[in-house]
Amino acid sequence: MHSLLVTGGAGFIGSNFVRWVLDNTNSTVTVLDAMTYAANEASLVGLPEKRFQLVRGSVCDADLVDDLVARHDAVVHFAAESHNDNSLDTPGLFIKTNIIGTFTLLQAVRKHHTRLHHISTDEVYGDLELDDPTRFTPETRYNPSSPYSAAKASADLLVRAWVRSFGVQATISNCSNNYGPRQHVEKFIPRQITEILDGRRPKLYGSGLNVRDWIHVDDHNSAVWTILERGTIGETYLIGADGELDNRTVIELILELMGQPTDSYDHVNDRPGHDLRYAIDATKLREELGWQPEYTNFRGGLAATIDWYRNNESWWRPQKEATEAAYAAKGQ
Ligand code: NAD
Ligand code: TDX
Repeated sequence: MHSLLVTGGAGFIGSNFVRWVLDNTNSTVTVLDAMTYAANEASLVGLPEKRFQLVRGSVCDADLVDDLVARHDAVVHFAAESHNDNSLDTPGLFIKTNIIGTFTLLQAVRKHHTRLHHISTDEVYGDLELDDPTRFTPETRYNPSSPYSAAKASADLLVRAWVRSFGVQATISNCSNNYGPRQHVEKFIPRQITEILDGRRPKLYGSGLNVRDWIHVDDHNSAVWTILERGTIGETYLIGADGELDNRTVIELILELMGQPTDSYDHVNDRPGHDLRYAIDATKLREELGWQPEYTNFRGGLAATIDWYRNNESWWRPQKEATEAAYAAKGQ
């Protein structure tokens, strides 16, 4: 890959991907990002000018997307509205960005015969019971629960149809919950860390028995690069690192690592339709493409993430007050 177009590259995973690519490969990177509330330009400061540029614009802008796709070797499509809670309040925005944005990109890569990797989520498969011995595989039936996951599922199906009907050169990955630096403070782990840093108590939705399958963002991104280089066109790869933990355990671990009593958190209103459990079986990615995660110790990765938020208050502070005001209005 000589020149990459990265949509949504000013967000959490995209900005870490851009840094990963610039550090680990010779590719140049253009980010296309609408710079919504979820973007943070500070995530992209200090990148080498000769190999990196930021274009402000929407993946729904067909002319802009066509022009950019024509000038790059491959596209990695991260851009999306990504927060489940927001999708319950403003579903239309999720339909537009996640579905129409992906359609717009597909039409451009189809026209220019450009390689596409589409980033998706394990949430397209719905949720599992706590005691279900099975995990999600590429064969699991789509069964999304929220407007967010339904819109991501729709986008995945468009990609599959464009591969089959028009010969688009695309791959798809569905990843589990990411953690690491530069994640917006609306999300679970950064919210709790920054609440504690601000002298307040973490907020657990409902019972807190819900299970998420955590993976470090750099492991997600090394997997994406592996698929870009060695993945088979038309295939779907599930990305996960065997990191299942319930939310209560994660909050208690954050409290312990930050030197607080492990019971000093509050139960707040649950998320309507809250998925119970996600779990990824990444055998295909590991065995067919030889990928392995590096961050196999969640406690260590979480401690480093806590340090990052402690040391980078100027990065998250501008978003914190408005985020908490919106949660407070919903009793969360
Ligand atoms: P994020 O919300 O942090 O970042 C999304 C980025 O997309 C932002 O920079 C935003 O400005 C940009 N964007 C939004 N609308 C746009 C538009 N119309 N045009 C161009 N850019 C636009 O999200 P994230 O957590 O980094 O997630 C990135 C991708 O990974 C998403 O597709 C998400 O579904 C997927 N994913 C996320 C996770 C996770 O745990 N966060 C797990 C699996 C998959
Ligand atoms: O304050 C909170 N308290 C709480 O208990 C918040 C913000 C969340 N939660 C719970 C809800 C979930 O069970 O923590 C869990 C994780 O919540 P989020 O960070 O909102 O993530 P989730 O809904 O699991 O979705 C994430 O992973 C899959 C990303 O936001 C998606 O973009 C990705 O597709």
